[in-house]
Amino acid sequence: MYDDLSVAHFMEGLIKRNSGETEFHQAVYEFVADAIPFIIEHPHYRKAGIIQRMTEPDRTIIFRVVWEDDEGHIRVNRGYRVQFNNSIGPYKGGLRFHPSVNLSILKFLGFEQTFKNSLTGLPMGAGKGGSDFNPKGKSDREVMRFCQSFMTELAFHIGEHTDIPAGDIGVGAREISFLFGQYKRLSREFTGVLTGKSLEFGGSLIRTEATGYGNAYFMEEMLKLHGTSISGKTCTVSGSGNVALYCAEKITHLGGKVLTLSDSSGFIYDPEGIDAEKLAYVIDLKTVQRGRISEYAKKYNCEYHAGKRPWDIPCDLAFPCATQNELEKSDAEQLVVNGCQAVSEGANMPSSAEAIEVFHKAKLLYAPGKASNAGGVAVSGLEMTQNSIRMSWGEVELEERLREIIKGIHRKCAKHGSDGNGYVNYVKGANIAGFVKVADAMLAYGVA
Ligand code: NDP
Ligand code: 2IT
Repeated sequence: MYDDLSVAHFMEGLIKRNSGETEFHQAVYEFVADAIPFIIEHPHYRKAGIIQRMTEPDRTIIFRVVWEDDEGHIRVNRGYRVQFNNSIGPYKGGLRFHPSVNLSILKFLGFEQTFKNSLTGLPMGAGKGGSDFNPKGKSDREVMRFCQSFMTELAFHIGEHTDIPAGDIGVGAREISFLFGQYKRLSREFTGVLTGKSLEFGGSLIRTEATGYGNAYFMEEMLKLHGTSISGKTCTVSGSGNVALYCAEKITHLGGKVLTLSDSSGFIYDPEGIDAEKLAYVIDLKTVQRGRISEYAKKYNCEYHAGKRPWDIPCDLAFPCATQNELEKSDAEQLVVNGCQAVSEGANMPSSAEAIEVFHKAKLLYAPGKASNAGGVAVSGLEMTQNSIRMSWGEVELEERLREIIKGIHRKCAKHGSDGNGYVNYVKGANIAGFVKVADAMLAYGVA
């Protein structure tokens, strides 16, 4: 199996072994397209079968989650935890609650988490989990009963030195609180088994903001290398969840103008810019009232495009922050035609493989989520450290640490992704820099 190590041959085998898992195929392809040429030049990785081992999760746990809705009906969902790789630290990664959740999506997320967590420089392995449960339209009590049932099984598989879950789509402060409360009851211990906790019970300052802030900082680093900055630039942002909202906030802090936000129903276009006051309204609309982004258009009298994504709106910079494959080839072409200079991903794998090809061909600066959205898990790592030493750091110190970690990731990407003519392929940089640390740890452990 090691004689023909072409990308095509490797992918053929992977697709056969993981049939129908299209998102997982896509994430692995995006990685091996860079990693295979690299290991051909470094044959000790090839001989040890590192890529074959890295693309197979350590284990996958799938379980039934039964709960009772407010009408007394019995509901059944499927729960998952994919423990992908713990070579450089305990499994670490979010939980997603969304009706689209399946094994393919969680394997793609767990796989990418391996390289993202490695890039942060913190000792974190990779995992991802969640459920096809849809929190939308459910009462707080229904969400609580679901979370308690989900954790009743998940608790067997996690622990502060084993696997530390956090939030992702559909899992925010409310869900983490219910999950943590149930773990605490079951284990009769107060340990930092989840991150993204509220400040009253072991959470970290800046964790809520970290992914979005980190994404804006990553963009700032890319632009700095090319002698410019976010200040004065027009920006399109997709999504209006945790990542999008704090990415928008940091863009405005850095002097950029945010023109758009979206949700799964459509997007709003505010040519005046979404300033701090308007953003405070959206944060309340989305996190407290759990409303739709269309309400922003009514309140501020701007355009709302139902069923559409924001990539047709001319901008200098684009920040996809909603979900996977939300930016396709034609969107990428439109961004290039409109003169967009750079794209930094807050979401995981929001750009399709064809869209990435368009960006690279046009020499547009393009940061893949595994590098540019690592700020969230990085501050999760800092939350774990604070829990272990039973201390809480201040906001200024944490934001400084976040900024330094993002700068470090940018440096690693630039080192491994530079083409020697001033262009950085950030996908290649992130893949190779993320790979080496995990691969060297795996080599050190021998055949396992
Ligand atoms: P949230 O649940 O807070 O928000 C998700 C946003 O994306 C909402 O606006 C939602 O709209 C929209 N969205 C979700 N699914 C779709 C879809 N299928 N089509 C169109 N829009 C969609 O999640 P987060 O902000 O936490 O996560 C966003 C992305 O960032 C994900 O890719 C996640 O994996 C990634 N990420 C998150 C991190 C974190 O710390 N939270 C860290 C690193 C990456 P609607 O409300 O209508 O569903
Ligand atoms: O995709 C991600 O990096 C996250 N959802 C955050 C994971 C974490 O453990 O904070």
